[in-house]
Amino acid sequence: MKKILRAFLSMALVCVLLSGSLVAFAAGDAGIFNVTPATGYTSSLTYEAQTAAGAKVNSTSAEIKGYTVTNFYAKAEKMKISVKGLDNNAEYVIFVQKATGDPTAENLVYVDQQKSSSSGTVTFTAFPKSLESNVLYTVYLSGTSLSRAKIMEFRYNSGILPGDINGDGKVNNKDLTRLAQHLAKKPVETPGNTDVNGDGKVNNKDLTRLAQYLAKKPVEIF
Ligand SMILES: [Ca+2]
Ligand SMILES: [Ca+2]
Repeated sequence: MKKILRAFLSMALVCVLLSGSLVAFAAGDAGIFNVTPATGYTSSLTYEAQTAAGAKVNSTSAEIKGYTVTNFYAKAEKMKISVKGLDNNAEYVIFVQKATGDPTAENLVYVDQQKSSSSGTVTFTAFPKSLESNVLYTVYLSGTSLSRAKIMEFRYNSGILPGDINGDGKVNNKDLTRLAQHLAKKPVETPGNTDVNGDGKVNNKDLTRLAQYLAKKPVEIF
């Protein structure tokens, strides 16, 4: 699955390169957005969003869940991060995790160790093992004289519409059917997010939420 995704993203990158850099990205494109250096790191941290293949991605604007975001990095899956003003020639560890707080096996998506330069700059290229929509990712840095400092946060958009369980680009009764089949343990594919109500579990509550959404009730779906 991951290989196929990577291959698709590489093809998509070629399309982007061929069509020029100032492309207006519509809703439904995957990418990283809301990249924000943490308080205290706005002047010492620099970053570059990259595709899985390592190509630099420039920011553009995109519609995500009805909101316009101006710092959207389409197809980005990696983040090259540099922090200056640190100890010279010292070891630093970077953590990328879901939400804030202590790293756990469940919330940790990337960890790496690098040595800072002789002028006190450390550079990491974070490539999270997985990124999900509607999750706040936080980046922490630790060193001998630096105790776990939050240095950055960002969000990710998977490119699949909330409620589009079968991944055909539309949200309709077919998705309700597919989710019901999935809950009944039928062997069906569910490329969309099956946790429709966003509570971290997949069960009948998600079926109810999707049904309410399709009936135009004022409910939020993820
Ligand atoms: Ca669908
Ligand atoms: Ca759920």
